[in-house]
Amino acid sequence: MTPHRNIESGPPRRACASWSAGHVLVVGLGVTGASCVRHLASSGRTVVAVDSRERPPYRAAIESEFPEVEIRCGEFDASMFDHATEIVVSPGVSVREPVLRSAAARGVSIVGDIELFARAADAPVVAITGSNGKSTVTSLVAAMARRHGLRVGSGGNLGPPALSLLGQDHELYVLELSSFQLETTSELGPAAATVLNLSADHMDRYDSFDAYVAAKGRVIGSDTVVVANLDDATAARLGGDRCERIGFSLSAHPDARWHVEAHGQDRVIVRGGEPVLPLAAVPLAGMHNVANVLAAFALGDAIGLDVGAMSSAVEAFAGLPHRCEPIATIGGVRWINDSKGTNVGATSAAIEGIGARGPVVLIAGGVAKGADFSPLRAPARRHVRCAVLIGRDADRLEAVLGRCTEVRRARDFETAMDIAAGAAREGDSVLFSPACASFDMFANFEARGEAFRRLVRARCPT
Ligand code: UMA
Ligand code: ADP
Repeated sequence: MTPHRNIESGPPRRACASWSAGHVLVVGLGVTGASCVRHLASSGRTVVAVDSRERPPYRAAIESEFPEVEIRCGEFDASMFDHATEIVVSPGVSVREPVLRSAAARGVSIVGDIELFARAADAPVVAITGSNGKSTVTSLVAAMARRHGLRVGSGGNLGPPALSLLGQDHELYVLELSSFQLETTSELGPAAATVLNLSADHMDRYDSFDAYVAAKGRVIGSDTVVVANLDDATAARLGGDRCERIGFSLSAHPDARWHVEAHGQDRVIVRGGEPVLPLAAVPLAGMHNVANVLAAFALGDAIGLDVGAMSSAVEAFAGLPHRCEPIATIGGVRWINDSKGTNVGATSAAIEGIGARGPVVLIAGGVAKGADFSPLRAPARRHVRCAVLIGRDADRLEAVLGRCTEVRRARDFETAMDIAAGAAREGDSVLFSPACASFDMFANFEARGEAFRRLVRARCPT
């Protein structure tokens, strides 16, 4: 597996005697692994947990809650996987790990937390995947369903983990699912699902883009109503003709039940022929967010939510932190936190969305995850006045952006902010949308976004 930076490998240890008894093996003791242990141990299963990190985040919590659960930490060795009757893998661990491949070859069932959830779920599921916009659409569909009057459990890849939502008398589950989670899921069978869009991400975990697309396509079950983005040919094809489909599009596509069209001076969201909501009433910035709103309307439609309730949820939805989030306007320059822009598709959309209001000074960089940055060239040429680059893969970004805009390099985040402030003119936006993962400089995208927010606030006149 891609070694985790916290891995401290020790010498292989002897397996405990009880390991040979036949048990469910939970791989990973992060938030997902902990939810799996809690779910399995509480229902009387014999559970063993392993993690290749010496000190995984939930080790102490599980030791104290379930002293009977055996835990082994440190580099994986084959003996840890020998006697499991089923293996439950956390999403951060690739199923292509040699120890997991060998177990699969022996016929051991390998599943993830979403498969355990599917076996136990007691209410219909709306499932949302895609390269970008998942958290926004998941939050919006959950808000729509609550306005409709349903008791809703919402989580998955955006947290909390799906298994922790069970047993709370929910009438509907709205789940964000990653390609990693879907790889180990077979039986979810959501009532409605969408693959919002597809652009390359996590290419350090997949052999090809097709393999990544195939993982996303697993979200569609045999009776699922598919919400199809007709503006994304690859995503729209998933599910083939076997499913009922509701299409959405930013233009007046003939097959789109939900789309945008001009009504006099206004642009309006339309269902079939009926106007539903003017775009001016959508509080989120950028046409990528209008696509997210259309997807949410179509998913709500698929499960019969009231259109009025859905519209009021959209009007009240201010957006999530770290997603094209306006932080402050200083001297006529808008500072925007898009720390969740962790891949090329997200940052391209953010540049287009924010660039529609004026030139952009972009702060980007971090860990590329094997990405090809060339799709950033066209939006950068159109909107970016200057790109300020930070982080481990800044060279790779510079090789692409240096051909179409001014590029500056910064040794740290503070310096990047100073350079961006110097480059921006009144009416510009400074957009922090890294197109990269954060773990070269920060614990996660939230910590990175908080750092940006703090540094912007420090620049505000008191
Ligand atoms: N790890 C090891 N050894 C192990 C187990 C894990 O080194 O034995 C490492 C992984 O390589 C990874 C880290 O530990 O770097 C966390 O892995 P995990 O599987 O324990 O992750 P959780 O903490 O359970 O969080 C996961 C999701 N993380 C991943 O898919 C990597 C969280 O999504 C999700 O919120 C949470 O489950 C609840 O469902 C995060 C994410 O980055 C936000 N997701 C990716 C994305 O959105 O692009 C897919
Ligand atoms: P995800 O959960 O898929 O990462 P989010 O809703 O958290 O998606 O948004 C992450 C980032 O992706 C945003 O900050 C924005 O830059 C970009 N984004 C959001 N929606 C879209 C979309 N529909 N198409 C392309 N990029 C998007």
